[in-house]
Amino acid sequence: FRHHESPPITRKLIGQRVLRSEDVRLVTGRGHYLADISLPGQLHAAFVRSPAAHARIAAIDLSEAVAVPGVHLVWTGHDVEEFCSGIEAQFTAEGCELITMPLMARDVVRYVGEPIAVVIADSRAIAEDACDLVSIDFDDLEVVLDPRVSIEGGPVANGERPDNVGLRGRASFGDVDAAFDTAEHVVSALFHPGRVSASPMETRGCLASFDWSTQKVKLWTSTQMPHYVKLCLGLYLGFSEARCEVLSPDTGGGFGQKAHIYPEELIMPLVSRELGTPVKWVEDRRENLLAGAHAHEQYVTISYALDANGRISAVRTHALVDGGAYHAPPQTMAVEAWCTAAVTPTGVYDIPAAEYVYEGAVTNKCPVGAYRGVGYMAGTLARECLIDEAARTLRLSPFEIRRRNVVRDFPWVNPQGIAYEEGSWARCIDKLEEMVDYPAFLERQAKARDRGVYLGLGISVFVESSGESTGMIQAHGMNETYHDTATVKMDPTGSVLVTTGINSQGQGQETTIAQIASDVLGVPFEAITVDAGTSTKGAYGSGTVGSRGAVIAGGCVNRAAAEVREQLIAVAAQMLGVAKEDIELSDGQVTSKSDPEAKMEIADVAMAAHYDSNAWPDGFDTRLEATRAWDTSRPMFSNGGHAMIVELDPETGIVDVERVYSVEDCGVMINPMIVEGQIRGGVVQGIGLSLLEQLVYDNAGNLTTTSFLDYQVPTMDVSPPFEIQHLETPSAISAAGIKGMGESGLIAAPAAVLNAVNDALAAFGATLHDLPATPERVFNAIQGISTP
Ligand code: MCN
Ligand code: SMO
Repeated sequence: FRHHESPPITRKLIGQRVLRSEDVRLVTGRGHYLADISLPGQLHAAFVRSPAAHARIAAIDLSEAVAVPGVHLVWTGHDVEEFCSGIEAQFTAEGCELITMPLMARDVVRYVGEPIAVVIADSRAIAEDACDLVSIDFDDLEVVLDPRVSIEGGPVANGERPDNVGLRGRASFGDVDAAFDTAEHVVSALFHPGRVSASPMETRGCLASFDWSTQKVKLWTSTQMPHYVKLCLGLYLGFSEARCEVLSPDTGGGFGQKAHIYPEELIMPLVSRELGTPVKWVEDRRENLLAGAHAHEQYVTISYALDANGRISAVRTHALVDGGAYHAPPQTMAVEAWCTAAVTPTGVYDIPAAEYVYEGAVTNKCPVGAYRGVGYMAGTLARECLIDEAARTLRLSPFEIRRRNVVRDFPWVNPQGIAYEEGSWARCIDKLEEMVDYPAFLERQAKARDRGVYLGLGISVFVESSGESTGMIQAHGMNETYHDTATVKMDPTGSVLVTTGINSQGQGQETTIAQIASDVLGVPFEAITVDAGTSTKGAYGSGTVGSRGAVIAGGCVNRAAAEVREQLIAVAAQMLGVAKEDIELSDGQVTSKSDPEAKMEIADVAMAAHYDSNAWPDGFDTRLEATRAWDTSRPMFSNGGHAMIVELDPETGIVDVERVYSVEDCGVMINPMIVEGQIRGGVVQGIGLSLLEQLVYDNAGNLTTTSFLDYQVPTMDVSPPFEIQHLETPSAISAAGIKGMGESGLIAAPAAVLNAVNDALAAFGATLHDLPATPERVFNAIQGISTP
């Protein structure tokens, strides 16, 4: 297991607020996104998408569409079936049932927006016009939209799962029944985070180019997982993987929605091969809201058994996700309900017994996939909002009840047997209390109420597995792997090219990865170029998911750069005639510990390593290059918390977030400025889904929120001021002690928002359990009316 080792790093740039090097092009409009890429002779695709939620396709007539001038090809599900019978998604969570998703619907459509046919034409406009001329007769089938009805055996949503069960499992650890039987208090509630879209600023899209003369495929796609997409071109379409190249250009956000393989990404290479020309598909916002993976919709019932002092002795969780008509491959609907039930219920609390059930209902809606903090958001919401209800029942402060339950001794093993090696869990609670100045807030809240102003304070604390790795996923009982490589190569002039398996959707890894490489190699930041997002150069990777970029790519780069460093040192020692142990590399210079006069530029060593045979030690491979893998042997966890102050207007039900306080402990930070940007972005997304965003289906299964006029994303006007503080509990296993954090803002913000809303609503004796807490819901809650 040598690939679990992390060579030590002398930190110089790690920890610095280095300005993001990618921003030079991104903020001056010189970024290159998918839609910016054009190839000579390219054609354009548009999809005919199902207007029906569940129906049999009785007949399709393509003749009018095919006859439109400028149309080159129209294919249906049956046409692509001969190349690919569908995408299978299965997660090794117990009880996750296989469902095959056809590239396009064949005889039955199962959700509004499902692709039925593709038109390839000279322009997108022509292709769209031709789509309108495809005429289809549907025989309606019974529709099931409510997962609670579906899972009880309601109308069948997808004939492949006649019981509507996409996922079902349960487990129990410790004596849960005894804890509940002897409890002084039992609190329970049902939380319902609504259906949302990650809605990245840049929609999905891809451009395929098949070259018949070389049988090579090149696919540019806006994805978080270029290597996985390439694997799928081989697995599902039978292309020679070695002749496939998948490139992820600059990406305007992915947030988990682009961590899937989509039918469109497999159809474009097929039509490009068929027509012998490049073909491009750029999704519009309506398609993105209809058919880009949806997120979150769950019903989470959670109960705590507590003693008279507010100590929790057991937790029971039942998580039901509305999975939609198929699993979103490769993650499946398990990432929501399984993760919520099996991974999040104990959180930072020392709860000795836990029992859970997770279920995924198949419904006639768009499949639910990953969205930043997938599974963790709903679980953290349930856990952190229920503990506030327990605090109200026991008349304890929200800080005090958390302090009475928080784990203080590490390593701590939760009831499921997962070991947490370190953390600043208790300090985080104290820190938040200090930051909000709780006694002062209570006074301000009371005074405001006298003036008819309703303030609320909500807190939530979290622990999240970060740095998704083989060690992490297998500790949670999955038989899956997540691993990467990185390649570090120093040129003769001393410039360095780092290729990593991860790619950026905006996180800033071009900067942070260069910070790590710079410290390991002792060369200036400017000497390093980071190339991420291509599937054929050097590195391999499992994707920019699960807050793994810093930990995993960082770990790979550290190992590969350390190897190049050894190669450099060997050459430098030969050139200076000193022992290898004597050599130091720093600031672009080689120095000798024993002889202050012996000095060289690292660039001179690089030149000699390539072109001066006198400099080569015995047996030297003439190269300064290494590819190394890195993976963790066990899980690693980051932690933190948020406190929010909201003002609630009882006349309109509008909630305004006045201020956010965040504490983050992601171990050693590579770049605190980037970490803070990640917190702000994640928290604002969390505010969005807590107060504004919801995808709404009508009773027939039509999505009624298909533009940003109906689907309200948060903008600057709802972004509150932030106060952020860092704690730093390094990981013992990662490079430099780094832990991941890219999802933390979204994981815990919604719980803080809902707790704050409920704190304000307490004045009216009302409580909300559903997200988003829209003005309508808040207003109705005050009036004592429930909102469907
Ligand atoms: N970082 C750091 N020090 C640490 C930890 C992280 O400086 N101790 C930096 C990293 O180097 C990286 C950023 O913070 O620049 C996030 O790092 P990490 O937690 O490793 O997350 P990933 O790089 O793996 O990014 C994925 C994560 C996920 S899973 C989602 S979803 C999400 C998120 O990042 N999607 C995003 N943040 C996003 N931010 C933007 N702008 N766009 C997305 O699509
Ligand atoms: S939802 Mo992030 O892509 O793990």
